[in-house]
Amino acid sequence: MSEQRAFKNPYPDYTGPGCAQDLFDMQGNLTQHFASRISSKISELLSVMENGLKNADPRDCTGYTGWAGIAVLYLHLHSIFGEPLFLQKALDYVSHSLRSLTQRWVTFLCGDAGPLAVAAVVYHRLQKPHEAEECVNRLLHLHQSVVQGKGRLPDELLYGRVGYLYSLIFINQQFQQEKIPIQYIQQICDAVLASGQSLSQRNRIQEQTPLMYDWYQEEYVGAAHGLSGIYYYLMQPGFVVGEERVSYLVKPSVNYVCQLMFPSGNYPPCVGDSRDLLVHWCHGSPGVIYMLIQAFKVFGVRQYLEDALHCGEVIWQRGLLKKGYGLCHGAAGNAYGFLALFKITQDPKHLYRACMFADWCMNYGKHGCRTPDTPFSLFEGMAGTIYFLADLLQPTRAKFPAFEV
Ligand code: GSH
Repeated sequence: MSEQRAFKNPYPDYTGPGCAQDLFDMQGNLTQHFASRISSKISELLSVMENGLKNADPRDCTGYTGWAGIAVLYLHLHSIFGEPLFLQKALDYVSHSLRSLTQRWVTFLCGDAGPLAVAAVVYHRLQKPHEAEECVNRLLHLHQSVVQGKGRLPDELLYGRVGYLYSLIFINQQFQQEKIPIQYIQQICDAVLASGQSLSQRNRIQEQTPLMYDWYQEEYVGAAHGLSGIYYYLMQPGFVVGEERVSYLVKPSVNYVCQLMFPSGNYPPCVGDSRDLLVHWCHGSPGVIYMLIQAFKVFGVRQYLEDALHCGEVIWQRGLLKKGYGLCHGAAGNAYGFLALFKITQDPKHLYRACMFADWCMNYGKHGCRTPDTPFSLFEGMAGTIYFLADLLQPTRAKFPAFEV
């Protein structure tokens, strides 16, 4: 079955430092040769993307498929290369995005918080404090309705509370200060906890898991819509007030996700789904891995790291996704799982595997993969691949965009 979803992995696996010597040194710094190959590919793909964006939906403001996502890419390129033109591009794209906000959704990736947060950071870097402040105020204006959950707001990353939460984290990280007081973050986490406890009670599954979340009546497991994406945030230090609540609410709920693991080491898209088919960041081990690594960091239980390493094996063995080279359900998104493992273990095998997936991405369009609906966007298309390639230039600092803290 999985063969329909992915091409067989054509790359030999890591066998020792010798096989990576053309790629990086013992400290994980890329060789000049490999880094310049990546940089020139980035330039080439950027011009293809710019051309392709001429046909993109002018009214899609979002980070996921629209203009804010392109601004996120340019902001990232500006951080890495320090080129002022990239910041100007970020400004142009985020300004475009702000002209067509959804007025409906509140998250970083699919709603209005993303464009506002990105604009605040762009203005901050351009040293325009008044404009930056206005965007932060507009972002915080949404806070109360997110806490209260007006309109039956879900909790997941793409449309729900933690998707709004990410915008606040993004601001604080990018401003390099607690621009948004931690209490704002804690209030959202409180609301997320209350919502999860309430569904667990309603479904009478408190004994199995004190928290439960759904989205359109499905109990999703993956990073994009599901439990593992939500628990990743609830385990961030200081986000949930009271360590005991993390121990008696979040930890057993994480364990509930752990026991959903298929014999292969992959995870189902939804609770009760027995099809071991999807190995994407959005559904499956490439997204669940972040929850497992965070659980290992917080609780120090070795089994979480073992399960995360298992996720890495699944990603490597299932091969290269036919859906494309993107972040959400493509090769670049899956490669971030290797980078997460490299960061926690410092084992060069994982960096090597990320480099092999990058090699696949650098042959963009040559394998007969499906063309995404938004071929140049951040989460489905080429912008996400470029983002990943740029992150690989500094692997110890790489973070899955719009998700990793
Ligand atoms: N619109 C997307 C694109 O063009 O890239 C395709 C939709 C897609 O792949 N969705 C993901 C998925 O796993 C979830 S975000 N779909 C279910 C499947 O592949 O069976």
